[in-house]
Amino acid sequence: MSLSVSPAVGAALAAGRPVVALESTIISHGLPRPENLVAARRFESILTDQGVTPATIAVLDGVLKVGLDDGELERIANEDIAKLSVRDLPVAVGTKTSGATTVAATSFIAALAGVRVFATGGLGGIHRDANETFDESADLSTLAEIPITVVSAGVKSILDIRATLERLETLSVTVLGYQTDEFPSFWLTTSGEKLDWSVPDAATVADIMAANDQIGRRSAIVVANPLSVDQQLDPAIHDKALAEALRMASEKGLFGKEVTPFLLSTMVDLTGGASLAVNLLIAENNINVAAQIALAWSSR
Ligand code: PSU
Ligand code: MN
Repeated sequence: MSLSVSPAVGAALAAGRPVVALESTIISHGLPRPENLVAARRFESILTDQGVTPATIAVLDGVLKVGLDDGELERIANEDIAKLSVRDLPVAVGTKTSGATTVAATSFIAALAGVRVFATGGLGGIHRDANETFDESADLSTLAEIPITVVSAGVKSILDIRATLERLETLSVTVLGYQTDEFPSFWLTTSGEKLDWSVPDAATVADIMAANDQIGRRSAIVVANPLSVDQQLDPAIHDKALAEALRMASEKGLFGKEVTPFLLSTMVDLTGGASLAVNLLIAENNINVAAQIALAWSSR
């Protein structure tokens, strides 16, 4: 098989020690250079510091990689590689191409390797003009089919959050607020949307994962982990920049996989880098919660 699990990740999985998957599109397309490589290394060290093995996932020369070495992290950060969702994986493998994996593709590959917990920044979702453009991230439909627990700060506020929550409901993806009963909106603490379920701690998430397995479901659990109010982007700055970024994207007529990276990088420009600092905090917070869940899961 074209799946290659690194020795560190393989040993941890075999021994039942905690492992957390990390995606690579946030490195290649979600964060600017050179901060992206610094961040990719820090994301891994947050996990190793807590005794959790990081499994950054990407496709390199047609091989589905679970766990990257430092040279491979550097390739993801510095090469102009493709952004791969699940439907792109056979093409990358068949043509021995490299690419970074989205939440959807990362979840798919993590499940192949048996990794159960995954940390990202924000999930993809339903875009605001989706009733005309049909722009709905494959993250949503993929999570309906893959038994992984993904920690995210909700979905990016560039999206239609209420519609995204409706789709997650239709797709039967379990959504848990982590110490909150409101769905976060990535750079902002809350979207104002109420959640049905809130969990107090990582051990409860592990109990729910076990129950999901026990009743034979093979679908994801989304753990929505908000920034604290003092960490969030200033809402006034956020709203102004977002309106402008959305206007620019529609003026350019962007579609497909270009839309999300364009909106993220335009937000960085329009906020003078403030959205980038907050994006890094989001990812770090989520990795910390994922570490706690992986530890709770492995101690079961
Ligand atoms: N979260 C971030 N930065 C990102 C992404 C998420 O903080 O770059 C990426 C993820 O890889 C997610 C993707 O799967 O954006 C969604 O892209 P699209 O809307 O094209 O499906
Ligand atoms: Mn899209």
